[in-house]
Amino acid sequence: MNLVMFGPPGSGKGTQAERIKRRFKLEHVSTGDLLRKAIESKTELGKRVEGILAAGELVSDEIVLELIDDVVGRVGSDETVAGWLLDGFPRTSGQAVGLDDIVAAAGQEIDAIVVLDVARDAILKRLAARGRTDDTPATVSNRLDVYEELTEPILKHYEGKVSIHRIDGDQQIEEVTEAIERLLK
Ligand code: B4P
Repeated sequence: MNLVMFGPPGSGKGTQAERIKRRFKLEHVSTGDLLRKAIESKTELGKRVEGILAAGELVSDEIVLELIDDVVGRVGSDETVAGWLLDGFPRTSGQAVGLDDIVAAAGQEIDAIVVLDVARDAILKRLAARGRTDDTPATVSNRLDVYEELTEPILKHYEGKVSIHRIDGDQQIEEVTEAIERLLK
């Protein structure tokens, strides 16, 4: 089973992906985590993207597509996992089109998209409490604007092609997990 976890910054994509991957034996791929690791390890890639994450902007489609291409190919040939769970990707129409090509070339498909719905006010409160370096009020506000402008519209790309499931992400973490599990069973 191949899944995409979709939703605004701070909606709980990473939190839920950690839980769902264990339940369904999926390889969890978070482009945000991969980029943060590159920054921590001070790789060439990390140096290129550090300022972009700090500002709450998106890194280029080319960079993230390369990261995803590696993973989808590897997971397809790994019999110990049942599929992949993409978290925080795709985020632009270019990434969605690129993902279509990667998935088709690997002879795979996206089985479902899970959208976590959380209102802007609730997200601002959550991320103020978390305190990651890109969780300052100005950066969070920019990340939410970028989501509304570039990411939310790409759901249209999938309408009629992939099952899209909307979940209320403004519930207790366990309740959100149970709602996702129910729809995937
Ligand atoms: P991400 O790492 O994807 O970060 P996110 O959107 O903030 O996180 P998420 O929705 O996973 O929230 P989480 O579970 O952590 O992206 C970071 C940056 O990387 C982007 O701004 C961008 O610059 C770059 N990037 C990543 N992917 C990219 C791409 N494809 N293209 C270009 N650039 C890309 O939860 C947030 C908080 O809420 C946590 O503290 C959690 O404990 C709490 N929480 C979770 N669920 C809750 C619940 N139900 N109730 C209360 N609190 C909850």
